[in-house]
Amino acid sequence: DTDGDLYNRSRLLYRLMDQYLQNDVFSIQKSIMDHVEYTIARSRFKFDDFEAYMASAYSVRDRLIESWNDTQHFFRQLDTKRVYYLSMEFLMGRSLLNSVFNLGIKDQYAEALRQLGYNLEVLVEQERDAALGNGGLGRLAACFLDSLATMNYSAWGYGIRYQYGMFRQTLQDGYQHEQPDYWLNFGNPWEIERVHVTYPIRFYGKVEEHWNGKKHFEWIPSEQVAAVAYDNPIPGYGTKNTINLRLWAAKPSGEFDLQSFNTGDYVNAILSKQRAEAISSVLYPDDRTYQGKELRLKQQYFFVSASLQDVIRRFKDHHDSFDEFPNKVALQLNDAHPSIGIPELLRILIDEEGLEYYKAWDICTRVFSFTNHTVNPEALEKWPIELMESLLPRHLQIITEINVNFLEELRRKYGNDYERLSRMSIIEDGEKKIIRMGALALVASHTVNGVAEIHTSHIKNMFRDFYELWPHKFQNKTNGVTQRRWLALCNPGLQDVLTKYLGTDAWITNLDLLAGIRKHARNPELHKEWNLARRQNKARLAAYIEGISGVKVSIDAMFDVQVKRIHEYKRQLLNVMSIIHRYDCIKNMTPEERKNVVPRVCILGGKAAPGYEVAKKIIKLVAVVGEKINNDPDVGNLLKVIFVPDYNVSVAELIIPASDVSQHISTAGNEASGTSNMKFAMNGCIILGTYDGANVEIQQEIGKENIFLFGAKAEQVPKLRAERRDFQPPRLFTRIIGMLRNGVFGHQEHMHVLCDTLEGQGGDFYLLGNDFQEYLEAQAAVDAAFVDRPRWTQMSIMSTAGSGKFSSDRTIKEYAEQIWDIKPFKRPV
Ligand code: T68
Repeated sequence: DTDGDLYNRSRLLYRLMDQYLQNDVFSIQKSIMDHVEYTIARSRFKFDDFEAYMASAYSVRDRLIESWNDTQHFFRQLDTKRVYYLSMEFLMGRSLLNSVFNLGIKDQYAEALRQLGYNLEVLVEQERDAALGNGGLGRLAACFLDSLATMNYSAWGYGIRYQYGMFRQTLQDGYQHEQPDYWLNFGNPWEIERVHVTYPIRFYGKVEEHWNGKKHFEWIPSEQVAAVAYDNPIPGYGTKNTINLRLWAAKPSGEFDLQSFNTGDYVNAILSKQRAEAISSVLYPDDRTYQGKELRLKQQYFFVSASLQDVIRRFKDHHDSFDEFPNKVALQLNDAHPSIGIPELLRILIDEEGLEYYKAWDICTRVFSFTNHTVNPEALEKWPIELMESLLPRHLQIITEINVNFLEELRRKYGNDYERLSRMSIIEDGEKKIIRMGALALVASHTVNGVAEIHTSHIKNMFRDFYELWPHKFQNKTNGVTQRRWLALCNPGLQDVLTKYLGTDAWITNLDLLAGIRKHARNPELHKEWNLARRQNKARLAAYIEGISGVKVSIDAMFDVQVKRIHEYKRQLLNVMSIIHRYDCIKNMTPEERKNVVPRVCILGGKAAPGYEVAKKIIKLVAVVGEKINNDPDVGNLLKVIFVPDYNVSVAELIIPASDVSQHISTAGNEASGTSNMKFAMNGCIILGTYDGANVEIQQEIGKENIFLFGAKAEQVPKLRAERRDFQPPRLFTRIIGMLRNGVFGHQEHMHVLCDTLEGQGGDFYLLGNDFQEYLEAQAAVDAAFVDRPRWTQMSIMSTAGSGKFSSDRTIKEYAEQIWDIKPFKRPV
C-alpha cells in the first residue's frame, strides 16, 4: 500500500462508520426490525414474542459490542493491570433487562417496543436463565462482574461454557426430578463466538527428561482438545465501560490424531474426536460435596489452561520479559476449584517460556489470590495422586516440587516437627496419597480470604498452622450483591420510592446513600408508599403461586420465605417442624382463638443435589405437609405451605421483593456468609436467622431491634455437639417427631428416615433440638411485630436503610485495593 492508499482507505472506513448506533426510539426500532428481517429471517409483519425478544437482544448486543471494543482498546492503550476472575461457575440469570438498564436505554427500549406492539416486560420473560452455577458461589461471581464493570476496573471473568447448566427441577408427586437444562437450544444472542481465539489443551501421556546444559522436561501428551472462546459483554451502569466474561467450550482439536485417519477406521476416528465436547458439556450439580471425578479435574484444567494461555498471550503483546507480569496481572481463584492453574502457570513459564523454577515461583506467588467459600473441610477438593499422574503427569511433578520446597522451608523454621509438617503438606501421606488443593492454593497465593467476618475467623482456625506461619496472608472480604439487579431491577416500585425520598438515584452506584432513608422511617406518607410498592410485589408473587400450584394465597398474610439450596446444615427441616407446630396449635384452638392467629404463607424453594437423599426427602416432606395443611378446612387462610419448584435467579427476582420475612437459620458456624440474606434485607424484608455468616454483620448494620436472631453461637456449637447424647430436646420437638413417625402426614417409612437424622446415636448433628425453643420464641416475636403495622413498616425501612454495606461495589473496592492492587479507569465519552 502507498501512503495515499492507506489514507483513502481510512477515510472510507470512517465514512462507513459515521457514528455509533443511536439510542433514540426510532433508531432502536430500526435496529430491532433489521434483526427481525436479517438475523431471525422473519417478516416484519409477523413475528412472535420470542422472535421479538431475540431481535431486541441482538440489537442490544450490537450496542454492547461497540462499547466492548472501545473499552478493550482503551485498556490496551493504557496497558492497565488487569484482574482475571477464575471461576468454575457464573450464575448470570437473564441479560435483556440488565443490559438495557446498565446501558441507560431501558425507557427507550420500552417505548420503542410499545409502539411496535410489544411489551418489554413480556419479552423479558422469553429469555432462558444462564444457569452456569449452583448457588451462592456462582451468583457472587456474577455480582462481582457487574460491580467490576460499573466501577471501571479492568477485569475479565473466565469460566466454562457448559452446554447443560444447572438442572431444571420439577416435582412429581412431591419428589424432585432433574431435567437437563439445554439452555442453548434456541440460540444465545448474548454471546460472541470467537472461532479464532482457540488454544490447545492437552491431557495424559508422559514426561521426558532432556539435558541440554540444564535439565529440561518435556510433556508428551496423548490427548488434545481445543478450547474455543465465547465472549459475553458485561456493561457497567453509569459508565461507558463494558468488560468481558470469556467462557470456553471444548471442541475436537484440528491437528491431533491425524494418523488415526490412515487406519481405515475413518468414522470411529471422528467419533472419538467428537468426545472432546464432553469436557464442557455439563455443570456438576453437587455443591459443597467433593467427588473425585476425573471429568471434573479435566474441566478445571481445561478452562484454567485456556485462560492462562490467553492471559499470557495478551501480556506478551506488550512485554518481552516476564518481570512486569505481577504488575500487570492478578489471578483470583474462586475457591480452590481453579487451583490447578498454579502448576499450569509454572509449567508454561518454565517449560515453554524457559524461566528458572525460582523465578517462575516468585511470579506465581505474586499473582494468585484465593477465596474460600466453605467452613466444611470435607468440601475442599483433594485429588488422588494416581489420577493426577495419569491425567496431568507434568503437573504432578511440579506440585511435588512445590511441596518439597515448602516442606524444606517448614523444616528450617520448625525443625523436625513431623506432625506439623504432615498436617501442612500439600500431598497427604497415607495409604492413598492425596493432593490437597486448598493447601496448594494457600501456599502459592499471596492472600486468602473468607467471605464474612465470622467465616474468616473460622478459616484462621481451620488452617491454623498456615495462619501461624503467614498471618499477613489472611484477609476478610465480606460478600456483597449488586443493587442494580437485586434492588433497582427486581423491585421497580421500591426503586421509585427510594429515589423520591432520597432525592436522587445515586444510590444505584453508591448504596451507602440508603442510610438517608432513616430520617423518614416514621413518616406516614412514606409508610403508605412503601407498603403499596411491597403489596404490588406480593400480588405478583401470589399470581405466580396460583399459576404453579393452584393454591390461592392472601396478600394480607405474612409471606415467610426460605429459598436456597436444600442442605441439612441450612435446616429447612427446622422450618418445617415449626410449620407443623403452628398447624398443631391451630388445630387445637377454638374458632374464637383462631381469630388471633397471624395468617402466614410459608414459601420454600431450592434444589437438592441429585445424589443427596436426605435433602430430597426434605423436599418431599414439604410437599406432603403442604398438601395436608392447604386442604384442611380448619386452617383455611391461616396457614399455607408452598414449595416453589425450580428456584433460580429469575424466580429469586420475583420472590425476594415480595417477602415479609426470610429465614437464614443454618447451625451457627456452617454458612460461610450467605448472600440472599443481603438481597432480602435490601428489599425491606425482615430477617429471621441465626448468628451465622453475614447475618451477624447485617444485625450490626441495621440494628438489633430490626432483625430476629436466635439460637446457639458458633463458639458454643462444639460443646453442644459433644454433649448431644445427654441432651433432652424440648417436649414440643419430640412431639412433632412423634407426629411424623406416627403417620399424621402419611408416608411413615419416609418420615422415619428423616426423623432418624434427628434422634438416636449420632443424631441431630445440626442441633435442631437445641435451637428449637428459641426458634419458636423468635417466630412468636415475628408474629407480634407483624400485626403492629407501623412498627413493622419501620423495621422494613430500617432494613433497607442499613443495607448499604452489602453492595458488591463495596466488596469489589476492597478486593481491588487490598488484594489485586488495581485502579479504576473510566473510558471518556
Ligand atoms: C457459598 N458456597 C456459601 N458453593 O455456602 C455461602 N461448592 O455461604 C456463600 O455466601 C457463597 O458461597 C458465596 O461466598 C457455594 O455456593 C458452591 O456452590 C459449590 C459448588 C461446587 C463445589 C463446591
